[in-house]
Amino acid sequence: MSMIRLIGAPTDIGAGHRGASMGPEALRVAGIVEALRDRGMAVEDLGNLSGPMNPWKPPVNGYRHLPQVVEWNRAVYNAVREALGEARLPVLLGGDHCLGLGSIAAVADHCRLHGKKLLILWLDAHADFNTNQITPSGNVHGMPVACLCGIGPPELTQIGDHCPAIQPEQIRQIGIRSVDAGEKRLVHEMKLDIYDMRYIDEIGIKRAMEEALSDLDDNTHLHVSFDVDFLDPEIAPGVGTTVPGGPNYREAQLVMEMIADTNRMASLDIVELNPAYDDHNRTARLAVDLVESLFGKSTLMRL
Ligand code: B3U
Ligand code: MN
Ligand code: MN
Repeated sequence: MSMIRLIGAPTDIGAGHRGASMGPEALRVAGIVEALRDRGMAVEDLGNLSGPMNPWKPPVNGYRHLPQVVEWNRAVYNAVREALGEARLPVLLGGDHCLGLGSIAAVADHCRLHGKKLLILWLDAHADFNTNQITPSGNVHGMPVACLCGIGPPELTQIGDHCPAIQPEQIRQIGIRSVDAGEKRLVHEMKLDIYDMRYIDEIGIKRAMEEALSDLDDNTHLHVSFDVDFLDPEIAPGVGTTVPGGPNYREAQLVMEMIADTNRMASLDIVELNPAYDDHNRTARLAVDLVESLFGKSTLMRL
């Protein structure tokens, strides 16, 4: 396993609530470095990237804070690209989910350069597939997947070397339960592979994950984009946009353990943690616990 590089991106520039900017520090306070080191991993923490303040302005042309979103994503793109180039496993500590754009664009360019197949697991309550025409909010954290697939403003769709950065069939979305009306139509048109909560409730998390991970091979780079609002709000209140009916603790653990079992995860985003809504850093501690499972901690008794 390559050395893990933590990259903090303290911003809520794409969100509808302030506070995800405190996410990186909350994860550190919850012991993310120590937890990974205890698992035997080498970890370097490069501290936080810097970028523009949140001006907290209304949308312009259907986007809130587009220039600032672009700046933050450029910084994330460069940092993730550099980490991968130095054979590090980048862990982006968000920050809101608009940063998934820069992170995944960097991973996609790296994979192209090295002939790797890229598969993205998007763990989220939301599909994040809005455009400026259909968004109910103008918040860019609701748009990164569309931008990655080439639907969005050129400043965002061309963050990396290629546009579109990815094809819709490279992404699997898990835990989805809140999709806006126009977004739903677009997601269907683009044939996104979505494992929504209804489907998970019907077939169970184990089978859903088996399906989502079914075309991994030895040459696959697996990227996990973990929006903390994926989790049920009962266990994870510390996010800006809670949506009831998410995976419980045991389901979430199994998701992480099944990802770890593939041995293919080569980059990770942890986003949307919002300490302003948390209860004594409980959600940050849960996120760290789940990240330990992502890196191979298991409750399994079998040897
Ligand atoms: N779909 C809504 C809400 C939303 C998306 N992502 C989050 N919230 N975290 C929107 O504003 O685009
Ligand atoms: Mn999201
Ligand atoms: Mn979300």
